[in-house]
Amino acid sequence: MTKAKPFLRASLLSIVSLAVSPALVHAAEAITVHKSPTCGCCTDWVRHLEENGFEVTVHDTQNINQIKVDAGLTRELASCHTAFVGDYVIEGHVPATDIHRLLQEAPQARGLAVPGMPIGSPGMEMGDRQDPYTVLLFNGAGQNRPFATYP
Ligand SMILES: [Cu+2]
Repeated sequence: MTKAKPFLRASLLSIVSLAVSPALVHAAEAITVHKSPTCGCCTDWVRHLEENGFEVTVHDTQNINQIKVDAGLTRELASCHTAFVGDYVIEGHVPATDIHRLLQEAPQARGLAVPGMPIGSPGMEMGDRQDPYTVLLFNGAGQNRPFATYP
């Protein structure tokens, strides 16, 4: 992580500025989700977004991998669906609260990713099972760092 200094510094600055700004009220945020037409957990994640203040536009595609490549996602970050909100990329089953926080803090980054499909993440509920997972903040230089950890 020694190469990541400018990235981390930008993130720290945004955390500091957030601390002095008043609490923000969430307006309905527009987000576009790309997924394969048969992806059930993607649809469940879309519902999770809608229940948490997002205005979701869904694009079904047979070529989701090309969208990931164009979005600058590396293989290690990849999950099922790829979404775009503001200037950010959201990959996989990222909780809505983390997307709201990303938009509030507005760090210099490409976006957030939950690689793979951890059980217990939004859209991946299976009873009481809750696998630990980390939401990663990633940039365009192949770097990432933890943004939030669950449970
Ligand atoms: Cu999924």
